[in-house]
Amino acid sequence: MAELTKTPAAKEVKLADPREASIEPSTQEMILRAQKLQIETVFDRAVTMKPCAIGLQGICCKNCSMGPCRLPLPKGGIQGEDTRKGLCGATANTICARNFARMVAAGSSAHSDHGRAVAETFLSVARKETKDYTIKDPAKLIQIAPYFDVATTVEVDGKKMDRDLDEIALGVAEAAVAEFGKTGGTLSYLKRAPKPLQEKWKKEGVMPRSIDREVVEIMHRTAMGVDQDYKNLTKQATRCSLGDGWGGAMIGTDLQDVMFGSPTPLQAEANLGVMKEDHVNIIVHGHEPLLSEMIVAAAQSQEMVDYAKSKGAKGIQLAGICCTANEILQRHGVPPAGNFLQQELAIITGACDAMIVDVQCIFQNLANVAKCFHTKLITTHPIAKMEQDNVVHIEFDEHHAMEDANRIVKMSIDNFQNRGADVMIPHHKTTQIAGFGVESIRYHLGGSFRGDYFTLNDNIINGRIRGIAGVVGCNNARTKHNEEHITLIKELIKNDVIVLTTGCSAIAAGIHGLLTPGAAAVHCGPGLAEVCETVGIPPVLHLGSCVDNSRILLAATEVVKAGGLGNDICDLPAAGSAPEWMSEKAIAIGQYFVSSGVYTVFGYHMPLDGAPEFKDYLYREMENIYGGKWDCEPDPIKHAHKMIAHIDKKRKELGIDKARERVLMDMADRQALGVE
Ligand code: SF4
Ligand code: MSK
Repeated sequence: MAELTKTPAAKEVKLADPREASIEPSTQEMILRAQKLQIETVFDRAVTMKPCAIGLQGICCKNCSMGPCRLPLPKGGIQGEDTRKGLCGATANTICARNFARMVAAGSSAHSDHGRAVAETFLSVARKETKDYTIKDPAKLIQIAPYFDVATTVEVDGKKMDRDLDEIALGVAEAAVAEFGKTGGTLSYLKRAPKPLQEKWKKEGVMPRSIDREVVEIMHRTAMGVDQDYKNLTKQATRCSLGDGWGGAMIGTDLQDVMFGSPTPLQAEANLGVMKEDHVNIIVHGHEPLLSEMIVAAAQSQEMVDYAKSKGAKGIQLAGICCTANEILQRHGVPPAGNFLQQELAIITGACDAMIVDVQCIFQNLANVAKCFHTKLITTHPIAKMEQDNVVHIEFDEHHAMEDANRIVKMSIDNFQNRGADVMIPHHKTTQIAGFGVESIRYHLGGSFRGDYFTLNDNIINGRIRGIAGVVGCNNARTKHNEEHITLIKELIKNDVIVLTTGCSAIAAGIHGLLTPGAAAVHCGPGLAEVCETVGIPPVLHLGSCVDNSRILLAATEVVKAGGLGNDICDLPAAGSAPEWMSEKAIAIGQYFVSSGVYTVFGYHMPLDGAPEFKDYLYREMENIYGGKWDCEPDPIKHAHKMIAHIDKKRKELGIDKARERVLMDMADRQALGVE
């Protein structure tokens, strides 16, 4: 057995109460085990370290060395004129708006750099510089080509013919890579949005010019002594976030679909219980599927399975954490072992032979936890290394992707024999259906003869489905793990609101059994249950990873196009939510949802309380410009009912509130008669 090492701070920390830390039994079990082994986790650190009260209010500025300047709200609130100022005179509104804009910039850059890596890999594919990636979904390539002004047909002898796929691929790849730094015009994908929304963006002057430029401009504008108008700063935050949602993230999603295949619904398991004691357990964690796609291929190859057997294992169990998990789940059915807050716990099982990480959401403490076990922690991305000496760095290069993946899988197998005897894998795991997308919603809710969004719209209009909610985002150690996600989602579906989910919220929904068609009968209101049972879908549809929030934007656009529910996204009976958000990426997503017309409610807390005027701008006035606005509600039931109230308001504006009453009465009558 590998000698167990305690993490350095283990003796000094206060310990978390596992039942207060998570609603999920295997998480509770593993927190307890960690504490018994004196291994510190994020849950313990969350009770030891309290957040900074001034940072929480969003009014600490450290943008120059005369600061940090901290502008806490006076006790009893602001009476009369707000005289708070930093040394340079920056007001609370300016400081708070600058901090908010910088979060948008950081979040957008993360999604967009992911999108860039995917686009550059696709360019290598198009140029035939790599043989490890191919075009698996040519239909998707042909579908997106016109947005980049790449022709898909050619005229030969007066006849229209299909253009060579390789030429289309090269055109799309070059155009997609250029989107990040183009010097003229605006982003190509903006034209996918409903026309009235495009008009609003044009009128406001927020059409992103290039993906990188908008991030750079935020950093410039928020530097000491530049933009000092919170409304103008918010405008740039909008422009940058649109460059994420309708730019970098959307390019990432689409080109991943082209190279790895568009997801279709499939069945898989979820939770820490997917790990197997007698198998080599490899966990991939992070965001970019470029490497994990290759790891899947390597781990499933007969050569590697035989190699694992030669080392005494029964096979290889591959699983994921965070959005890498979602990527390989939606395309291959590889199970997620957990979401964000479960990353340390996967190692604490003692059965994790290797954890392979790329970028984003990776705890630095993983290295400390891995040191307590035999686990090989392998970083793979040149921009995301770890300083601890027990971490192995194997740099991944798309030009020899399969070779790198084979090397990593082999190293993981070799480590199996170093596993200690003290293994404890929780038994909890669930079954889920994942892998929905814009196309599969069309297919499932449209049927094979009527494959379109009409049926979804019909069911919204007739009131069986009250509305649509996008529930996305992280876990946050300041809130009870998974509780807000699950309570909120259950309340929404109980009230006939269909839920589209991504990211760690989607993993939570899978772990808690909400991603099965059977969940409809147990948890849904009668209208939504009837629709789900008729077409055989879960009431909560897993749409992928964080970058795949672009799928939600496109699904909303399809609903607008199908007709009967207004002319723009802001007309729809729909709302967005990130109940346990923690990442700056969530703020970028929230801002592009709001700026695309979606009422968006965040849980936990928003760092805006120290600047009431700026907060009011986000929570009220933005609606007058884009039709969407921000809100925050930590209580998940109240949170759900804010979303439902908004959905009902939109139903009323559309004149379909009456139809809902009629349908519900009919159904209630039928149920009362016992014929339902
Ligand atoms: Fe203080 Fe102004 Fe410098 Fe910010 S930019 S730290 S408010 S002096
Ligand atoms: S992984 S950004 S914790 S959703 Fe995308 Fe989960 Fe949030 Fe990371």
